[in-house]
Amino acid sequence: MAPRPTPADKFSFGLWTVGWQGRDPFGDATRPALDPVEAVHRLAELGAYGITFHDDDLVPFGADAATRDAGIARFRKALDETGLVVPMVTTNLFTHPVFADGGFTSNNRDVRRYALRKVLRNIDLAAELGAHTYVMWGGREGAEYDLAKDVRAALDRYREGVDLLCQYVIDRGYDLRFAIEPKPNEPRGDILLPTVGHALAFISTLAHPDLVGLNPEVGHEQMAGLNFAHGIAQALWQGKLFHIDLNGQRGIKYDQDLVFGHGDLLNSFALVDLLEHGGPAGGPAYEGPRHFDYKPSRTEDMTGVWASAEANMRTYLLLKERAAAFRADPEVAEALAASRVAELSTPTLADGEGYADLLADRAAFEDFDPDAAAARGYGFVRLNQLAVEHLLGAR
Ligand SMILES: [Mn+2]
Repeated sequence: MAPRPTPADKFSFGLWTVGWQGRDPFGDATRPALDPVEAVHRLAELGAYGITFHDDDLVPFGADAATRDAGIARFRKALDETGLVVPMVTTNLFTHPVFADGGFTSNNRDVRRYALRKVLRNIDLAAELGAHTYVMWGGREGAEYDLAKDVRAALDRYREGVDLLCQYVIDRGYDLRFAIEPKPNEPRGDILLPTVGHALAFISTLAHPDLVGLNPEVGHEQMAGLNFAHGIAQALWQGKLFHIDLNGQRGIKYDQDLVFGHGDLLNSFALVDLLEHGGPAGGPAYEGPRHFDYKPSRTEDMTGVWASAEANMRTYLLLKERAAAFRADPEVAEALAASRVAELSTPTLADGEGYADLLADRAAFEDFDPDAAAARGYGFVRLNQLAVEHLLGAR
């Protein structure tokens, strides 16, 4: 029996997730368009607390001011009726053909100026709706042909754009931070800022690095063959986990956007354990929205869409429950101790010790027996098996 999601769980969904009609490069839509107002009501009924959107999810690209105002007003009314909040907003700089070579980093300067204007307009809306995070997924910021893109100039333009947006938010007094969402490829052959690590390095060069963090997505890191839980741990370590996109991915292939947990379940278990129990006192290490950026597979009808939305939340709550049981199991505590997991938190040098003391410590080298130390195993497999057994509900 899975626990029922409530707003206290802070689950949020992109309007483009449940609203995805199943159009892919090989096939037409398999489902009708979804009214954003219905999405708000259905998600609220399922126990979600938030909804997020790209500007063009809410109001069609190029709509006139009256249409835009009316679309926003209906959406706001639905939010007021349900109590759903908008924790995050983002900009679509990828669908319209004008962005074929990117927004902030298009070779065409006029396109870059247009892209920045499109973002600035939507930042005002994000602030109006009370969002605290503004995600930047630069899906078209990249290239297929190495000689067609001056990557160093592109990074200069990327930084110029982000610096401008930060200055805007500061000057307007908005309580809004930016979160870069890395992805290695798709739709571009190679996307700039392809992984968590690349994005962290880029952020360190910005004029206002404190205002910019990350929105890592499970599938995006796994498309690059990387360990998502490790990436999240480093983002937390650097104080940069501003938002998170949860979903599922089965290995290095196209971006699947499966339901959370429907890919690497064991890594999802480690991730939820980290988010929920990885804090300094054993509590949550991350307090922000648990945001699902998945796509209901195109095999599903509308009943399947809402079942898949619910599946994301159920899986998360089940993993949270299993992780708590894992942490409370005395045999796990014993296995963790045998594996010396906590010993890694002890600094390698004693308080005040420097290299001179280390050089003088015969026990560290001259009298140290590497063969004896090497002979003792770490017991990591036993610990992992305990995790698997908790995950399977066998303990
Ligand atoms: Mn994705």
